[in-house]
Amino acid sequence: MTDTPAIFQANIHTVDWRAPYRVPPAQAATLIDPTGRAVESLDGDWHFAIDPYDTCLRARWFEEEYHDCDGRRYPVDFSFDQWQTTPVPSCWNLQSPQWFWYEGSAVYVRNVGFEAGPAGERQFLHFEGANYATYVFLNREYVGWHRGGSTPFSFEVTGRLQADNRLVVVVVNTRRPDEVPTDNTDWFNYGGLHRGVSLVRLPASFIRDVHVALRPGSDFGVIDVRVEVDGAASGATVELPELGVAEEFVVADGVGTAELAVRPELWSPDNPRLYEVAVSTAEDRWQDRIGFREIRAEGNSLWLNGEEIWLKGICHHEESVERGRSLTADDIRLNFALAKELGCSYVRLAHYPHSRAAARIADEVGLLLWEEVPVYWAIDFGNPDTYADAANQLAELIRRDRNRASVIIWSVGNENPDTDDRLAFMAGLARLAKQLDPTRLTSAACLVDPSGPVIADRLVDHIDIIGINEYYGWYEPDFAQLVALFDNSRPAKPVVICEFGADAVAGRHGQADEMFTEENQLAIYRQQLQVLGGIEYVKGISPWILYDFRCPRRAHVDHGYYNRKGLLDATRTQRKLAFTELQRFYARKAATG
Ligand code: GCB
Repeated sequence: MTDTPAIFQANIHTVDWRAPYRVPPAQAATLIDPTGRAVESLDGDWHFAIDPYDTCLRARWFEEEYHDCDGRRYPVDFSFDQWQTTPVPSCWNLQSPQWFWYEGSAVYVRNVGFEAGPAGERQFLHFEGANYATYVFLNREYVGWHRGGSTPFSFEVTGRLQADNRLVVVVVNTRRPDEVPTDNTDWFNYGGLHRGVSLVRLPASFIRDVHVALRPGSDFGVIDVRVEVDGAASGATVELPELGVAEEFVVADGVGTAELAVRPELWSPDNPRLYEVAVSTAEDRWQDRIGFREIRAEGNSLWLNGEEIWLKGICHHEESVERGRSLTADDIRLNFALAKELGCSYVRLAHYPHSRAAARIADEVGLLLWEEVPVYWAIDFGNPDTYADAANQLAELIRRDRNRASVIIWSVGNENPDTDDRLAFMAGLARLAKQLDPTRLTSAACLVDPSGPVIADRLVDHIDIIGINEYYGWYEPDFAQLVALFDNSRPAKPVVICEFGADAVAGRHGQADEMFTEENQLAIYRQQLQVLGGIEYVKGISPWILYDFRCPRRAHVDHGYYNRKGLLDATRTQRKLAFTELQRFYARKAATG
């Protein structure tokens, strides 16, 4: 080897090629809020190649070195401008049959034109979501990376843009045991830039974050405003024109708060009233449409705007047969319309943050939401770095959605083994959720001790709502155990049965005891609903699940790599018998309270 080895060969022997990329990842604190801003979309066709051996990162393709250290032309392994294209946003798995099962690195390349703005302007590359690790390179330089497959992140690129720019983005969706989620889940590991990418221009001093919420316990009479400004600012103004508010407040060390003594019309699923809210500083203006409501847990009860509620819900994944996790607004509207048709007031968005559009649409159409981070099953709970990843995903989700009235619950996980490490990890997340947003409730799908059976989980002391997943009638055939579970348990908090269900192949009919038939699913729903509807401390349900979804771990012939517990098939066109059963149950609940 010479002192300056030819860059293209060096990577073949380099053991620690990852080292240069190991800088601190993008954090929730550096996220910008593109709401209401002039945003230049970078969506559309990008050049694309899968890169199974991580060669872009190993051989530093993004540096675009075409000559070796002696100046000789070198045969490079890439040809960005001749690569085929793929649309952004999309999941690569559904863009070519060859990429369907692909897990690993993939390289996206796009040329970006740029016209300089006014003096002092700052520019940011903003990503709404990419699964799982994303490495960003601009004009041959490393900008930074992010981990977590479902939350937004941004990088400041001020001073790094020219008239013509090359953006190279490497997205890696290799499943790893120390990530969040871990390498084993019950859903499909879609890869890619599955949500939008944009260039956002902001002034030298800009509003980084705004949180506007009705103060719990204020008798619906105080709205709290908290603003974070990046750059110099000594004051800000908040306006709510429909409530006659235009109030100035002080900003010091980048933070300003205001307390508005006003009485807004309250947001609820029956009356999804939204108000125009604007916050401005000398240099920047941020605006949004926000609803005001209060959610509270007391004893075994849940209260929305001072009225006791029972959550009539359903779960769904962020998935479409054609688009994977890149749902369109129409997909989301269809899911919510189906939920409404069932009679739902609430939807559990399982098992990771769905797109920003989901909560916005729920705000408009009037649905309460449970939002969740993918702390799913057996995470590497003892690993501080895994905790840092999970905490950052939770913080990114909360910063993104804490102005959405529809969101009432932050869930910190699902069905996790009850170890000391897990308790410390998830109690930490629950504390973080409260710290970032004291106006909402926390929950998680907790554990049942089957030997009781009894609800037994040390995490319940750290959350507001006890979520329980139970599959009596399906994984656990003895229904008497479901009754026993409730008889044996004395929860001090509201319980929501956040999952129950059974698989059925749409269109397959048979006897009620024949697994995978619609009749069997129907029979299990009937028994479940009869029991659950009568338990005083159960304050809601969200059966598993609205529609079938892809599931690589289910190779059984009746599954065919799908989880078939949907009330509809995966295309959302074929309804199974249990759909109407749940609809009838919710109609009765609505009539009787
Ligand atoms: C569960 C999980 C969910 C699975 C479901 C099932 O308890 O929370 O992610 O898909 O069971 O179908 O087994």
